[in-house]
Amino acid sequence: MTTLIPILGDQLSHDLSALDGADREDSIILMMEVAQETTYVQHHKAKIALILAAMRHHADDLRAAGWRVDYVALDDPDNSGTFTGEVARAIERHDPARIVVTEPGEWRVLNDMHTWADRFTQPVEIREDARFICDHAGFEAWAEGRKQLRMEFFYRDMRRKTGLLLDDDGKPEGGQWNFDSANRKPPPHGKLAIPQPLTFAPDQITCDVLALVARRFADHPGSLDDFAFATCRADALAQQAHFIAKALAHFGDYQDAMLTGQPFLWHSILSPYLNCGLLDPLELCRAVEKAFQNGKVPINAAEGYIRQIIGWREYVRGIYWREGPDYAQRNVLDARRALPGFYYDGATDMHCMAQAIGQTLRHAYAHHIQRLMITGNFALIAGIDPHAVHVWYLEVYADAYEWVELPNTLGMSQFADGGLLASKPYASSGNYINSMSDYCSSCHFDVKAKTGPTACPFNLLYWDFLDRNQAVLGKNQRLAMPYRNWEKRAAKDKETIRADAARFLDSLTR
Ligand code: FAD
Ligand code: DLZ
Ligand code: SF4
Repeated sequence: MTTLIPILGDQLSHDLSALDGADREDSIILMMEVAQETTYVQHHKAKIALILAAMRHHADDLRAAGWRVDYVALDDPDNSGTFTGEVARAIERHDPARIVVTEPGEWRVLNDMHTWADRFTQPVEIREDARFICDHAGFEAWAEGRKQLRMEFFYRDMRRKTGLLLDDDGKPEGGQWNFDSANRKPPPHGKLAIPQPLTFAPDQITCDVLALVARRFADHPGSLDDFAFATCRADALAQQAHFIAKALAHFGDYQDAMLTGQPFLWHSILSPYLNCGLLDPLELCRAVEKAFQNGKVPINAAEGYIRQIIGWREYVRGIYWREGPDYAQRNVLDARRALPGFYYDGATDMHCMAQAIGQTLRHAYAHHIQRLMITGNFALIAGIDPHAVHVWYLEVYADAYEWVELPNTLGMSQFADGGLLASKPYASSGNYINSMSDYCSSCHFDVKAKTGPTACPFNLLYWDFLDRNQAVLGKNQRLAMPYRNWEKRAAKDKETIRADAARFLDSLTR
């Protein structure tokens, strides 16, 4: 009795739920490179290359572990181009008695999978993805009846559930749950050597994929020139160990810092591997905890890092599935402006934007504060359509899958859900960027100038954003102070800011 087990490109884990209880003799694993997944948005070339190369390595690893793998390559002339079409063809080839699959990370694909039971004569079992700490029922139970879904309280529950960084009495290590206040230091400006992530020379499998991607996706954004991702679990584990040994100790301190020409700083660059399944989040957190217990890293680093994984990562996933497929359409600020073309080539005089976008196109990577306070902040205060912003983030980052990208972009960064994730919009003037980076000193614009042709666009747009959105945001208690300051301004000053902001916004479409 053969079982067909489709494994998707972000399910590259040996302990996947679809494999639970499966017999190697009686199972066929189906892996499919399909046109629809590579083009439903214009993914960055390096993102496609990472996923296809990791899929091919994982197929070899599974075969080495004794599984029978049926692998459909993108260039296979009979490739139908969709998951559903490939499952149909595999049924013809193998005549399985049943289909067992792990749920995907996107409503779009889940809805397709739900059609399989009607299309095919075989029974279809869609299993929950067990690679997360909080399952769907657990998140629902936590969220049920709460007025506000605060990440901090969810995170404490996840600490209790995993026991991570708890002492023998079940109390948080270091006497408090959260050390975020210690984690907002400006960049160290040359006082500390900056570690670099490992780079992995492509082997033959990855070289073949790089050639395929260069040929088939030449019109997609981004470059393959700097491709250096790990494409197998062993190399991803090497990057995990390297991060813990070389960068974790200062991760907390400089988590929010930004420096010209330094894309990675003390960040881990592990999200691409966590999200496609090469690394396991709990295994990573236990390794980080061990580094703290062995005195190798301070508590603000270990706690700060673990909070991102068992807190934020799990929390945004819970929100994605709880809010449903129409979450992607929300737009409470009614923002309608088109995404400026420079998001795709980095050609702008705003040095902070050119840096964040430039490294994104080169490495398919930017760290959290660049995503939130540079490219996200700009889109928010310029009034860009949040759906267009969401598509851009889904396209350009190697770690982007809808379950994690959408709540971060639409909710946290664009406030398009009206404050479900963020109690106030992450909007700021140039001051914040100047305090957390060295960007402004090399910029065409003047961060100290509030109006006029050389004024930092973030200064103009910040006040214009508050003004434009007063009807929706004016009652937000956390914005009371900026709104009071705006009200105190002379009418003439307000008019100048509005006119300068309008001129700048007009220039974006020219
Ligand atoms: P580190 O700074 O080393 O952080 C450690 C890990 O914590 C990350 O690898 C990641 O797994 C997790 N993490 C940290 N913050 C978050 C968060 N807010 N949500 C979920 N996980 C988090 N992350 C993605 O994995 N995929 C995305 O598509 C994505 N889109 C984003 C879009 C926007 C607008 C914003 C503001 C954030 C987004 N993030 C996304 C969260 C965060 O920016 C990335 O997880 C992080 O930059 C990945 O780099 P790193 O591995 O070096 O992270
Ligand atoms: C993102 C992606 C890409 C670019 N290509 C493939 C592919 O060819 N085959 C595959 O199985 N998965 C791919 N993926 C990942 C899927 O888009 C992802 O599994 C779904 O979005 C569900 O999370
Ligand atoms: Fe960015 Fe403004 Fe600073 Fe230029 S001056 S780098 S636009 S914040």
